[in-house]
Amino acid sequence: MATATITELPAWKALSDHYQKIDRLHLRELFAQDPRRGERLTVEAAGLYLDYSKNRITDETIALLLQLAEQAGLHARIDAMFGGEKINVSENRAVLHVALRAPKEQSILVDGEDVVPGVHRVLDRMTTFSNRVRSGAWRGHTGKPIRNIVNIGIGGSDLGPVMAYEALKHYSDRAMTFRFVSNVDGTDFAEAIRDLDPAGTLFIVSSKTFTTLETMTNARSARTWSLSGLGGDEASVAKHFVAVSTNAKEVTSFGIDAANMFGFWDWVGGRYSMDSAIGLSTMLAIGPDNFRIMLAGFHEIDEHFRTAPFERNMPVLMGLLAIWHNNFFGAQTVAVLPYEQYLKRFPAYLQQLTMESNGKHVTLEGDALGYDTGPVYWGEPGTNGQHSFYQLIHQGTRLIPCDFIAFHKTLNRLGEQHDMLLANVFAQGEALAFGKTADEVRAEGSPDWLVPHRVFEGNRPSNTILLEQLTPATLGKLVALYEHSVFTQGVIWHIDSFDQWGVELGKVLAQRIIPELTNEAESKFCHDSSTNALIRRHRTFREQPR
Ligand code: G6Q
Repeated sequence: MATATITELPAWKALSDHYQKIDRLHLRELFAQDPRRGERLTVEAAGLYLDYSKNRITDETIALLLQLAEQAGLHARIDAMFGGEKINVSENRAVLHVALRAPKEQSILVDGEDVVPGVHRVLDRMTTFSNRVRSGAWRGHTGKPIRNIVNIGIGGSDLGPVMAYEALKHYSDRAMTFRFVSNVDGTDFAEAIRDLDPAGTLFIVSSKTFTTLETMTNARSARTWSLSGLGGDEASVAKHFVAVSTNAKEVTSFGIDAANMFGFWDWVGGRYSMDSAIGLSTMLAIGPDNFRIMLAGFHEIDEHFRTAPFERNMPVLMGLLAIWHNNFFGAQTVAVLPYEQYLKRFPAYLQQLTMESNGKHVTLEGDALGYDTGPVYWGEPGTNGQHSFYQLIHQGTRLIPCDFIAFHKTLNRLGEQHDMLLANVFAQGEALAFGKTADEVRAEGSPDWLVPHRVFEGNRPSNTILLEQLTPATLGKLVALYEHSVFTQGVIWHIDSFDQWGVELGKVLAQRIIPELTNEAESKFCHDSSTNALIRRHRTFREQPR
């Protein structure tokens, strides 16, 4: 698309008119009119099944949304991403997380250089290292095998690794302990190491830039803790610290041997990096073979996204439905509700993927937008959410589209519990769509005064994503599905989904205040009166004895 705003595209205008017609249509009518709707409005790809029939759409809606994708130039943008073009315009970078899971024989050029061999070289080094640690061949400074892994990182260098570790715990080596430290709050580090033996503990310092305040501070605390537990011998650092970074210079100056550094590249965004060397903790937990199976899962969806016609393209359809809810129904949030306990960190992971990518206020050319971009993502694993915030989704005044995610087979069969779990997820989608009318409530014997309280208006949209079982491959597929749905939305909104200037701001702001809190002498503070007063108050309290 040229620089014309998306709201001027014929398909956008047609969708606005169409919205006026369909806004009052109830899902009850839509399902009654078409008995096969629940089978028709579905798509299956790479073992994933998406039922999108419970959205407030007709065939015309889908046709118009597909036209919107065409008119916004989605085909060309997909080709540009997979072709290594510098589509991250504000940072002048290619966006090639898809290269991280490309098979050896594929070639992807950036500035004339094929990046795939480099990806496989790093994977091979990670494999050798992981095998040595897992087998006990890699010994700590005192000769003890490493049994505890602590990943130190934040944002994209933390959320993916934690989520993947939790998601794939079933496949992990249970003789090893995995901890993740991210917050600059010293409690995070203190609690992570309190029961660990330094002689059997390896730290992975994960930071693309190797300059992030939180990570470098925690890494220094880890170094002090490790050294003091190992008799202060600097030579021990080489056995207990490895780094994952793009910044070899900073890694070496921190004291980590470059031989113990696993690299990646500036074309991997932090929130798209769990399948790069940033996933070293994942590989250590589940083993190199499972890690490669996960990458193959990612790749299957990459290929589906790149080649499937849009009307059968799962990430494209999900992305377009997200636009429909966001820009036409004015929905401000999306709830992601995995009915799988191992995916408990998946909503937190998705928050970064979606909101850091599409929380943008200007177009690719830097012009102010006249429409909303990324909604707020949030969620909890089912069924827990049902006993708290689902009330608002069912009967509140806001429209909250939901993504339900469930697996046919459990990894922990306990009597009929898994069928109960699935019964819950199906029942929630059904209740949200169809609700309960006043007549139905009355027929149940409710007195008149209670009827309004017990009515569910329904007509609340949801997607249901079903997979066979949670495995390394299905996790890869699920993450890639959302990555490409986010990409689709960003293309339609004509924004840069791959920069994060809001995060960069946070990285510098605190630096200015740190010395003002800790300097002995009270200098003149030059902030606003509120910030100045907060600084003074903290200085007073921090100096008082406990
Ligand atoms: C992700 C962001 C951000 C980043 C962290 C950590 O896309 O860029 O979350 O991952 O700020 O950065 P480092 O890996 O450089 O420490």
